[in-house]
Amino acid sequence: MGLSGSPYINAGHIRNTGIDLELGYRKTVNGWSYDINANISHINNKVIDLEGRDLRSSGIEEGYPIWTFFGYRTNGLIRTQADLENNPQFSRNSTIGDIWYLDIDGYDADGKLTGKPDGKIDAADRELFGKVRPDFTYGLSGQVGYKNFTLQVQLQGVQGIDKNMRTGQWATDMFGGEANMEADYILDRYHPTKNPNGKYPRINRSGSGNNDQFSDFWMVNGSYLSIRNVNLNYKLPNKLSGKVSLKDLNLYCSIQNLYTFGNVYAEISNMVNVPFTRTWTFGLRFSL
Ligand SMILES: [Ca+2]
Repeated sequence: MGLSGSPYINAGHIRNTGIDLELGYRKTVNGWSYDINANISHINNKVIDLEGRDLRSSGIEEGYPIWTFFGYRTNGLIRTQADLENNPQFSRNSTIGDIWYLDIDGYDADGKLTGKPDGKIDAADRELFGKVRPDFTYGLSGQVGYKNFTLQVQLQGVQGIDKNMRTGQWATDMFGGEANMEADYILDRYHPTKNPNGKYPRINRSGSGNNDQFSDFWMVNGSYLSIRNVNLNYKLPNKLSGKVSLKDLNLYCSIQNLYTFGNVYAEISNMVNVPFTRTWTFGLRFSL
């Protein structure tokens, strides 16, 4: 009898610390009523002790948050023949318009990292980078009432986080990649004559492997603030609604996902998914 694969074991120590703050304010003055709640939280996550295990390629290393990004460091795109010839390249078919990977490390004869560039790009040149946890997340829900009107607003945000726009990698493969991608990946791709200053790599008929490595090239600021919901309600005076034999007649307009400031893809985690849709709802609510 045997085990398939390695059994799960308790392999180390991770420390989570954090702070949560919530503030509320409620007041009624001169016919106006306010009810506002705000919250903010910050979580610190750090791998403390791996008991000698090397889990770096999974983004797990002592002193870093768990599942930190792990990949190649880059210097934009290779744009000139000199860039191409004077630097070690990812592969023999690397060419102008591909991502420029940086030579930052190498292996010694025993397969150990030396910490020094070695004139070639290989797995040794990958390292941990980026902010995988946000500085803070926050939210605000508020309600303001005046006479028969009530306005409710809900905000939700994440600040100070890096995101890997993975579809960017696949976007370089015109015919095998993801269906959903930001138009810029196509429109602002490098082209030697039409768009030599393009921000994104040249497009291949099929992925060459040069541009779809996990790297900091595809990292973006993932901060956003979303106006998640806005609801305006008007309650008709009872003497009016009574005329149509209804009680507590309310008219309302509600907008879901009204607007997102910052990175609209961050809130849905990547670009494979379609961003949240904005939904308008107009309604009537009453009792008989
Ligand atoms: Ca190297």
